[in-house]
Amino acid sequence: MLFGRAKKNPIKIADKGVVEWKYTTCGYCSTGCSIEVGVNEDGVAVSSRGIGGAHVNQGKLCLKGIFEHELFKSSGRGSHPMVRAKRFLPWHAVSWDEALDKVSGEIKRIQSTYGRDAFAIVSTGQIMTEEFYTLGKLARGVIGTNNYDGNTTLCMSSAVSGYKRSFGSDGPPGCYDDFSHTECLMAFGSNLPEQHPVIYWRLKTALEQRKFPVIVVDPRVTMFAQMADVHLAIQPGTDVVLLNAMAHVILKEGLHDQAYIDAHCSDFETFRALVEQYDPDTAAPICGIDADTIRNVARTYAKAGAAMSIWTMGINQSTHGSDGVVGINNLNLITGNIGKPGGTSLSITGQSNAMGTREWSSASGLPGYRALEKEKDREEIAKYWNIDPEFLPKKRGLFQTDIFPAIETGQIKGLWIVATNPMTSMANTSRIRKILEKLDFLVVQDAYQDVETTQYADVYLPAAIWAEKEGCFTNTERRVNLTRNAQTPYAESKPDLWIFTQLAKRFEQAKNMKWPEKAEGVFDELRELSKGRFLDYSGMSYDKIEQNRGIQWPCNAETAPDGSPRLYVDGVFNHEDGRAKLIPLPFVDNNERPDGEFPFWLNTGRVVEHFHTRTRTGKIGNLNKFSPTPYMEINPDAGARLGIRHGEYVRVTSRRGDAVVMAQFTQRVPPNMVFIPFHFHDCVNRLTLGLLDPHSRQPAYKQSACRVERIEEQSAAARRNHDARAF
Ligand SMILES: Nc1nc2c(c(=O)[nH]1)N[C@H]1C(S)=C(S)[C@@H](COP(=O)(O)OP(=O)(O)OC[C@H]3O[C@@H](n4cnc5c(=O)[nH]c(N)nc54)[C@H](O)[C@@H]3O)O[C@H]1N2
Ligand SMILES: Nc1nc2c(c(=O)[nH]1)N[C@H]1C(S)=C(S)[C@@H](COP(=O)(O)OP(=O)(O)OC[C@H]3O[C@@H](n4cnc5c(=O)[nH]c(N)nc54)[C@H](O)[C@@H]3O)O[C@H]1N2
Ligand code: SF4
Ligand SMILES: [Mo]
Repeated sequence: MLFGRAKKNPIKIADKGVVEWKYTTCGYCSTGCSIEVGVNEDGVAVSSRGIGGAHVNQGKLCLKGIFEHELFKSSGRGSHPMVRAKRFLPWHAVSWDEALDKVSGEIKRIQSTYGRDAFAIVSTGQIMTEEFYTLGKLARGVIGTNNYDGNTTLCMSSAVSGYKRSFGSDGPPGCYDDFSHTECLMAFGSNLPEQHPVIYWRLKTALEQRKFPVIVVDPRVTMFAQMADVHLAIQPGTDVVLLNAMAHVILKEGLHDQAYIDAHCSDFETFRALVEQYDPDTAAPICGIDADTIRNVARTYAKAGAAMSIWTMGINQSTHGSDGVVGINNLNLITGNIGKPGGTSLSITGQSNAMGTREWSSASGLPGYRALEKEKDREEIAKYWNIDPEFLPKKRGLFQTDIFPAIETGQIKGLWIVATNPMTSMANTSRIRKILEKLDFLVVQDAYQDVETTQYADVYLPAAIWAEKEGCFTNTERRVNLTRNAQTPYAESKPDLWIFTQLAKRFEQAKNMKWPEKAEGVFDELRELSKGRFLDYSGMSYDKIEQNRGIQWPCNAETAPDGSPRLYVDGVFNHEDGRAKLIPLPFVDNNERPDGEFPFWLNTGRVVEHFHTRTRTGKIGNLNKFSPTPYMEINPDAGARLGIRHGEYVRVTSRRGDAVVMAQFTQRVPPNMVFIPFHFHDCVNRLTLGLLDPHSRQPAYKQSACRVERIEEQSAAARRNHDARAF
């Protein structure tokens, strides 16, 4: 039977000639969407689609995932290993042997001249877990530098530190399914609809089935804030004060869960004494939220049968990042909201494999949540790797954000950068430029040769990307997902795993160690090393992961193939006494703040179309066209005061430097704040200060001060930005 539209042209989807769909996982954000990549009869990737039965995304993808197959052949990919005689001279393509001999030779030269720790390694959250583990084995077990860390210090370090302080271990305790059970959700510094669109869709679906209050804490009126029942437009950097005041109200009004605290928490009395000082009337002028609203929100949260908190960079990227995480954990502990359906403290992670690096890379410790500081852990790993336990350092070395200043002071002479682009993503990039120039030797290993950081390198190693290789990513909810190989690597580029194992062969110490060349072989090591532990992979296999569309750890033989949706279900935590710690959080306001000379808060972050430093999304037309120009959100009242019109170019200046951006008038930001996405090179990170959190060493990217001026030469500014765009 024909329906109404029979005579109209039906919607047609172009036939791209797909002959096979390959199971993979999206390589952009930490949501962990299952994607099938369609290849045509020539083996070329021509399409991407969400997988219907997958837990995480149930067929959905955001626009980055939809166009992901286009990145394999996008411009700027590295085709050959490159070396040059001297920095800034022309590059020469060389064989892999020549390039890797050069790298291993320089590492040995620097270490024998200046000591083992004078060579540093900075990695990422964006390669596969098997690659992270192998890099860790090489860095800790062979090269033996203690100055090895990742860009995750810019991203998840505060969450890791906060989880460890509260619960005794890293590991987000909740899952997306908690949206379907919660009776109240509070989101801190997270722009979920743009940055994790598919997690947001899961939340919206849960809300359509069953209404519950949503409270969003963000100084901007984001899309998330607009859909919330309550939006708390907090003063930048003061979430800890709000959290202390909420705890004050909850304890004062007896809304806490005394039985849970007595059974599962320690240090309640010291915590109570501190929050006693944060009554809402004292807190309100500091955090900018009126006292009655604080009381109402605290009551709503505490009275809900199950309540959950999520957070992202608005919390982590702060001088109080780790304390912010602990504050959220405190709130959930005193209300008994950990380890139960709908009750959790769920850090929304960032990069596709920010979790995999925390679990397995050895960057901050040893594989499988083991610590360098623990003798037993060092011995276990040394035995497994067949090295002398004394070769391993007894405490962790410098964080990523301390490695760069140590180059400045001459302590570090050589650097290997894997899959991160600090020339665009770190705070105060003019300082980073001088630091990179100071190095004796820099090697950059990236899928694209045209990343800004490569300009300062002596050797460039072209890496294969995403489904050009095989391996796992762990998502926000501890789900281990698999990417099957769907493409041959571009030109002469090679999987990071191959690069690490080939480099290892050039060191004497590696000769008696095992270096599986296939990702699945490495995965077997992860299973063995995690058996019976908190972080347990032992019940997983590649086939089971593929069949199940991801498995949540811990997963042993008994819980396979479903794994575990939640941690701490029994209320037993990982501190020695088995209890979670309630930690008092005194607040000291130590940020750069707006003043007469620099009257605006400078807030920074992201937009939906772009990923980080645009090495990928900047080259995909259907993404870049939506956001091609460096811009700034500014309130129309502030714009009018400065004589600026919507769409004009302005100069933004901070104590570090200046940048030219287009002014976009919007009520999303208050009159004393501007917001600039960090995706563009030579833009907002020329301005940011990036003070570090004392526990996590994560930079406060979201709290700097700046001034804004109209520029006379509008056409020159437009031309400059046009040139900057064309990488
Ligand atoms: N499209 C896209 N998605 C991404 C990424 C991307 O680059 N593009 N990157 C991924 C990665 S690695 C990450 S880490 C995540 C980041 O995801 P999000 O953290 O959600 O994104 P951001 O835009 O960095 O910042 C979120 C919000 O923090 C708010 N904020 C600023 N200061 C404060 C404060 O003091 N308190 C509070 N409560 N909020 C504040 C900002 O106004 C902003 O709206 O996104 C991931 N997903
Ligand atoms: N002002 C400001 N600055 C920020 C932030 C902010 O909110 N504001 N956010 C911070 C955060 S949370 C993050 S996570 C960082 C991100 O900062 P970066 O890590 O510098 O960002 P990316 O552009 O993702 O860099 C990853 C690089 O890895 C390459 N790559 C991708 N896949 C592969 C692969 O498989 N192998 C290899 N070898 N290379 C690959 C990409 O081409 C890219 O050059 O930025 C931080 N900087
Ligand atoms: S939400 Fe994240 S994981 Fe899912 S398709 Fe978009 S970028 Fe990929
Ligand atoms: Mo991140």
